Amino acid sequence: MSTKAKKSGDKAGTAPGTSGEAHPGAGGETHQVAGGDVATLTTAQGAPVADDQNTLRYGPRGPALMEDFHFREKIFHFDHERIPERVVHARGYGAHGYFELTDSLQDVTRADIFQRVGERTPAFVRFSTVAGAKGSFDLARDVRGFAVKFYTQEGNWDLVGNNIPVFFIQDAIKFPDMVHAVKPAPDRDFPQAQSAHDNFWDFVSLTPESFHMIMWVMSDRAIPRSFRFMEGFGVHTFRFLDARNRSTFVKFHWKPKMRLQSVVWNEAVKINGADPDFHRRDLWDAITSGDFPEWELGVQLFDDAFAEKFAFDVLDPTKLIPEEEIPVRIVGRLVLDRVVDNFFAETEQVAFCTQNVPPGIDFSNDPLLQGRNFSYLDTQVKRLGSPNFTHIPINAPKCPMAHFQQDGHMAMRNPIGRANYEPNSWGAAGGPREDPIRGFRSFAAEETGPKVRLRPESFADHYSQARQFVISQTPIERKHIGDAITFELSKVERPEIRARVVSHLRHVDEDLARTVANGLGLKLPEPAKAARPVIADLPPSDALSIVRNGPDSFAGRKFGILLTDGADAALFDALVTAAETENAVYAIVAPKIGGVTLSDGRAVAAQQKIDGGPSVLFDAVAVIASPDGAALLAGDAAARDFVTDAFAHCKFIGYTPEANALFARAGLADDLDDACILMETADDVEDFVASCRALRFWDRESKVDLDAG
Ligand code: HDD
Repeated sequence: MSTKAKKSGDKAGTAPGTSGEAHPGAGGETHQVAGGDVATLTTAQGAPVADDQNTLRYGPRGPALMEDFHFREKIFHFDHERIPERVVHARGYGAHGYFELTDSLQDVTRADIFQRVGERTPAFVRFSTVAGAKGSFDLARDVRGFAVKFYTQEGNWDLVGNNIPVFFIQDAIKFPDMVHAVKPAPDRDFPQAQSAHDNFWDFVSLTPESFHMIMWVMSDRAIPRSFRFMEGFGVHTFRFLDARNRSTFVKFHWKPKMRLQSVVWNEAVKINGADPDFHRRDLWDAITSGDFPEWELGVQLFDDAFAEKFAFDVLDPTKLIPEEEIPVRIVGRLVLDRVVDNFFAETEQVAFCTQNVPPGIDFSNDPLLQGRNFSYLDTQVKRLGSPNFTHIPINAPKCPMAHFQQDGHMAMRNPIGRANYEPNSWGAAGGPREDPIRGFRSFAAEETGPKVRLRPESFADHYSQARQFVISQTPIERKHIGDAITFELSKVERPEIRARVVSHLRHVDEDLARTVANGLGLKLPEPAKAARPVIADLPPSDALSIVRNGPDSFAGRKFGILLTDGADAALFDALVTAAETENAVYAIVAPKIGGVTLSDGRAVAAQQKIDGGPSVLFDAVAVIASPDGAALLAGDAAARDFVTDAFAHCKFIGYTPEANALFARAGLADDLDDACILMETADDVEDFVASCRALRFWDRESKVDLDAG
């Protein structure tokens, strides 16, 4: 790209009508003007612009002129840049990719996307948090949205799911209440992006159906390490319809190729300060480095007979179907291989609607899903300003479309020709016609019954699956659930709300109720009045634990390597090689961003200065220091935090002997354990990297956490 420096006083930079002595405004020596392969700046109307530095005015010091259409157009457009953020899921991040079918579902659905093995369908995915504003931080304790738009050959299919397979409420009419309760209080507009406050727990404690979801949200599922390491769920029961319109019930699952991983709460809090964009940066980095995130799509298929005999109602969105009862059949994979070109145009303007289903996929009577089918379309009009939001490229189907919808704000395409109505007698020129064979047909469900506002009795057991979730966790995960509820309720000011929550926990798990009551300094309250007695203990399900579904390699994870000048070059090289062999990534953290000079004289650039690259940003850390370097680190608070945090978060720590000086000053010298691995040879380095596959050394938590004692 050619650049032409523009000198102060050049004609293009001076105020019109002056001799050229006036100051040119912004730009100065480095100001670039059009020419070569640099495009000419124009107005939105296409008129070339000569001066983008100065408003048109009367003399260099005179008043601005209304006539300055370039100025007015520029400011007018700027003033209108913002659109309303999403009422929920405001903070999100999207990427492009494709879905590839690996197992045909022709036997159960006519949906075009599920017919031909090996065929790829373009897709766009947006991950999100629910409660926080658009500018909030990524590591809030929250549900993560997992919304997928498939551009199928028979219309867009939006699978608008979460990383949790159940929901807080059973009926969409309660959604505004639930969202109001979790969002900042209306009088003070805080707290932001969190559920640890009175309103949320007040609502929850008065809404026992939410307790199953509460167990998930209080687990480490709500603080995922990366979008890449979390599951996704369609939540509701949907229907597949075959060519003869016969129905099979289906629940959708996304399983991450890199398996599950979360962070710990203290780490999440610190990540939010160190890098509020942690998740979006992680996704961006993975895709741009060619390490494409991938999920398998699985389906749980079942018929009416199963629905009849299942212990819960398959229409109840607060219940899941354990994988042990209906196995998840893997039918395809989703690969994200392209970041967006423009955040606003794609991620912000993408409009997911649960009602977008192609022929072969249909809804069930789940009352939450039925309500969602109204809400999403409605909200897009508010957000994007026109019913023509489907004309925006990210929302437009990639298959042929033809219909008689026309006009409205920002219409990009209208029906061509004279006829814009149907039926008409214009023959082929009269436009598109319905196709009873190819077209979407709803399942011909037979519905009868009185018109009522009633919750079915079959939705009334609110605790059994909550309990099943808790007893399916490993001990450390159960501890984290207890810690999280205690933390959240400790932020609740009204004691009666705390007690009411614990009164429900007594139906979920007595141990958990006691732990939380104890943590709050609360006398164990009487159990809440249950709508329906708890079903006898359900068996634990391994699929519900993160730790039991963790990875068996460190691939896709990140080392933080704290280096100093004079650090052992051979050990550093061994670590880099081992990390690369593992398909892991690493970042070098150093006292100065300019990097360090290794023991063999090689210069290595740093990606982070020590106080900008705390260990919470990494999955495992290593300290490779010279004696002088270690002494320097020992005197630096950020370096001491680097190791104490890694230790407190149960991470694996590799270190060279010199680092002992740092550990001593950090107060860790007597506590080093089996996950603190001394690296004196290349073999030690390999052992360290191999150990990191376990991700965390949970045995340590009892030593670093008072509550664990
Ligand atoms: Fe919702 C957004 C997921 C219940 C109303 N929802 C939204 C997004 C996700 C979900 C992932 C963000 C989409 C994006 O990235 O643009 N929502 C869910 C799941 C639910 C659920 C999994 C329960 C199973 N939602 C739900 C109910 C209602 C809504 C019951 C209303 C009756 N949701 C909305 C909304 C949003 C939305 C207001 C806000 C922005 C948008 O739709 O596009 O319409």
